[in-house]
Amino acid sequence: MNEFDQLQGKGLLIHHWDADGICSAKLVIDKLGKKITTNKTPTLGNYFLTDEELKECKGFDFVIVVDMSLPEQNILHLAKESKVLIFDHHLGKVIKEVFHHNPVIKGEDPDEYPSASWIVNDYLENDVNLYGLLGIIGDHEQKIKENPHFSKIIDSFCKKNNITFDDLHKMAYLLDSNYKKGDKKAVEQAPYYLIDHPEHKAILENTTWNNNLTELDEEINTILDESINKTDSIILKTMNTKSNIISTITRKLAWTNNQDAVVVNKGYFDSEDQLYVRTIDNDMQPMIKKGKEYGFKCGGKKEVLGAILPKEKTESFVNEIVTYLSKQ
Ligand SMILES: [Mn+2]
Repeated sequence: MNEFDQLQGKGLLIHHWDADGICSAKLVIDKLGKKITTNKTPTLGNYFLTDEELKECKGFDFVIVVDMSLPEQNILHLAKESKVLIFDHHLGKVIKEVFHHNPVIKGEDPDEYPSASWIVNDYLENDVNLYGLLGIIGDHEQKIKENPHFSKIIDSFCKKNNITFDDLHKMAYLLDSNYKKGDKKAVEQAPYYLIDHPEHKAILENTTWNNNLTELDEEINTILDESINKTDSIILKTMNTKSNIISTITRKLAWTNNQDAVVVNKGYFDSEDQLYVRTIDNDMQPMIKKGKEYGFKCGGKKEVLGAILPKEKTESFVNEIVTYLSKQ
């Protein structure tokens, strides 16, 4: 008996746009079937719901949010007329007014809960499966190999199913290609594609997603070839792109150089900048807290900070982050 068994009526499912969000959504829909009448991801790049989106969330008996730490205000707004359930692993505070299942903010070790898909799958008491794992690989890529517990689970899954880690990695990239290309509709259709095409070959051979990947790889490599700024321990990069690839660029810069990376994209929004920070072994939590105090749209996990900043505030916040990282 769990919370899902008690849900009645029509449900809305809100999920993150990345592989973890899509896989978590797939697992929820598997469990609830037609009770989920609508699934939606926020405007790509926004970690919150706009007033207009909140209006579209009306008229449901329940709302399930997976792999997204929406602002408390958004959640309380939804909770006024629907039962709300959250399954997540991002940092934030517990929202007591709703069912909020996030072991990480309740003090559990994030290494034990590396993705929302794992948390959902575990909550549903499913066996280890492709979708539970793809969310992990989407969020952590090769880094998950440094996690002995999950590395073992992934290895044995691969052996049993006759696939490789690289296959799983590619599948996560294919799912992620939809949001990176800015295709919100495709993100929202993806959980149903996974449901209708249960074999892993169907993911690896999806033509649209493969074409996306080819185009994205080209753009990402061009950007990575451009100049970067470096201090002794930090990589700084400014770019200008309409693709949603800031987290990918930041990961690649941080991991290939084994240094903290701070990336600003001036080209995604008209009047705001995207900021993304990934640290190798610092803790971004104090800066996430600061960003929120300044009133920025800001969130993340221990190792990453993502924010959307009014253009005139970007420089000073970036400087503050660089100072913070340099002092550690
Ligand atoms: Mn996630």
